[in-house]
Amino acid sequence: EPNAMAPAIIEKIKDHPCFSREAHLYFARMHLAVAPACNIQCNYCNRKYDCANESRPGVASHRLTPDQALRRAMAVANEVPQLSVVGIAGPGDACYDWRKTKATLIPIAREIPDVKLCISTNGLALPEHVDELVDMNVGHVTITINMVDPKIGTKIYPWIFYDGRRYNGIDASRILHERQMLGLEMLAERGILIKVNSVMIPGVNDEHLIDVNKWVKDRGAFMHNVMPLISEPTHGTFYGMNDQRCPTPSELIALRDRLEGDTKVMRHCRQCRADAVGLLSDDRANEFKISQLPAEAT
Ligand code: CLF
Ligand code: SF4
Repeated sequence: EPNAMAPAIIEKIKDHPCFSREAHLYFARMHLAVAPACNIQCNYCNRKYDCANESRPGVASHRLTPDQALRRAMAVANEVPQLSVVGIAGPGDACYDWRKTKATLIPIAREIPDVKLCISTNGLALPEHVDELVDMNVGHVTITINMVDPKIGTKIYPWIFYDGRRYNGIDASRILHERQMLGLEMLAERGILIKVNSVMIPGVNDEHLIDVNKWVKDRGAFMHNVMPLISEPTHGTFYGMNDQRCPTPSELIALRDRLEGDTKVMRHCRQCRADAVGLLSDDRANEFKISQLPAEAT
């Protein structure tokens, strides 16, 4: 039976609110905004706020040190019984800002051993950290993949920073694409559950996301989450797409319907902030501000 889900996969998704639609009603996630640095430039980014990898441009969050992150996670674990996942989703890139990601997740796994660990990344710095992700028991990874054709990439990514230097134009997109595909394959090989997020940008990559879906499905992605480009003009504009329109709700539904197949299509994403806490439907980030946490134990 090709469509039956393996028991190991059921075990991994049953209490993860993003990877299982059913689970999102009962289980909560929290994000720790510890990773502000980013190694690529997306034209839809608004760096003043959170990464659109996972989160809504236009909602600011506090940058936490790993120690503050641990205290926040422990406070949430004590007060939010549904908490099942701790994730790092920006405000920059969790794999590029690796030292902080590691310094955050290792103590959390030690102090709150029953939570699942999750990260979100643009994929450029992913391959070199896959083995450590396995060692750290990070079971869920999201890669934001907006193209598999570097020509289309040039409209989305003006530059990347890789291997100590900056690349522009088609070279930037070619390297990003190669690293994303390699990272995807490496994660799949090691049994880490993969979600691919794609930002739907009308006239730029909307039709192309059909190809993206095929590529990521062939390389072992479990779920594909197409998120609409969101603009919040009161909070400033995109880095390099100022006249870009956002998809309409019906365009988004139509595209998701076309992708439905072997890879699950996510339809319950809330485009969370990089400091979100709680059930996907009920963000409680404001209850766990760092200023309200118990003082540092010395
Ligand atoms: Fe966070 Fe992302 Fe992990 Fe979920 S969010 S790092 S996979 S624990 Fe979830 Fe939020 Fe959508 Fe992300 S609803 S933006 S898909
Ligand atoms: Fe901005 Fe893109 Fe970097 Fe996210 S990955 S912080 S959207 S440039």
